[in-house]
Amino acid sequence: MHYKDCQGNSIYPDPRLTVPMQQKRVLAIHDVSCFGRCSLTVALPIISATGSECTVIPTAVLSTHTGGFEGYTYRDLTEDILPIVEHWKGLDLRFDAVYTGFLGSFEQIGIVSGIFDRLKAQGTLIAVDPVMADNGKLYGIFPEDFPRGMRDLCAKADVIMPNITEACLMTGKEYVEGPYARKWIDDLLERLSGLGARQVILTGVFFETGTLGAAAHDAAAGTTDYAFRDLVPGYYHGTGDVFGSVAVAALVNGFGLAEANRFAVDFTVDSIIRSREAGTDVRFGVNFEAGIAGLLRDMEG
Ligand code: PXL
Repeated sequence: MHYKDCQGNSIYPDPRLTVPMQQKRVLAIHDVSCFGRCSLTVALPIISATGSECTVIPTAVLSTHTGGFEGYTYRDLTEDILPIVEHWKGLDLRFDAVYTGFLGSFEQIGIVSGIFDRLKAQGTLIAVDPVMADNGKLYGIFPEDFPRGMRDLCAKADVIMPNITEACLMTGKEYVEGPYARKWIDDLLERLSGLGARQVILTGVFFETGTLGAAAHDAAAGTTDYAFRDLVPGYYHGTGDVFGSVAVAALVNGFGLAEANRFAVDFTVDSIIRSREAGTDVRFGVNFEAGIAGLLRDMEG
C-alpha cells in the first residue's frame, strides 16, 4: 500500500520493520442485497481486496436491491444491529473506518448514529454515503422527510459522499439538471460542508455535456479537486456503492481525498464500461470484479 512519511518518501516496506505494518480494519454497515451487486456484496470484496479487514453489520437481507425489481424479499435486521455491537464490547475492537450506505429507516439511522459515538476513536474515519435518491427524486421506498435523517447522520461524518440529488435534498437547494455552473457546484459543496463533515465527495458533477465525474472538497484545507471521465450513457445500479467502497478503501490506505476521488471515478467508470460492452442488464450491477487486480496494482503504485 501507499505509506509515506511527511516528506513523501515511501516507508513501506520499511527495512527497519520486523513485523508487517498494522492491517487496517473497516466496518461496513449496509444491507445484503443477495442479487444485483450493491451494498455489502460490493463493499466487502473491494475493501478486503485492497488489503483491509472488512468487518460487516448487515442491516437487512433482500433478495435483490430495490431498483427496478418487482416482488423482492426484505428481512429487516434492525433488532440485530445493537446486539452485534454489544457482543464486540469485550473484544476491544478498533476501527480505522466506519462506512455506511443504504439504511432502511429512521430507526436504523438513529442506531447507526449511536454506533458512530461508540466506535469512534482517534483516527477512525466516519464515512457516510446518504443513499436515498437519484435523478432529482427520492427513492419511492423512503418517506419524504427521510433526507432530514440522512442530513443528521452526515453531520457526524468525517467524509460524506452524496450524489447531486441527495446533496440538494439534504441542503434545501433546488435540484437542477446539468451541465452545472462552477458557482452552483461551489455553493452546493459549501452547503454540504456546513452540515458538519470535514470532507465532501460529490458525485454526478459535470461542467460540459458528455463528461461526468465527482468533486472532492476539503473544507479545512480550502481545496476542491475534480475527477472527470467521458460520460457512458445509461443508468447502472450499484455504482454509488462501487464508488464509495473504492473511496473508503483508498482513504484508509493513506491516500488523500483528491486521489481517493480519482481512484473511485476511474474504477467505477471502467466497471460501467465493462458491463455496457457485455450488454449486461443495468439492474444486475457492474463488473467491478475484473478491475480489482488493477486497482490493487494502482494502489500499490
Ligand atoms: O445501491 C444502493 C442500494 C443499496 N441497497 C438497496 C438498494 C439500493 C438502491 O436502490 O435498493 C437495498
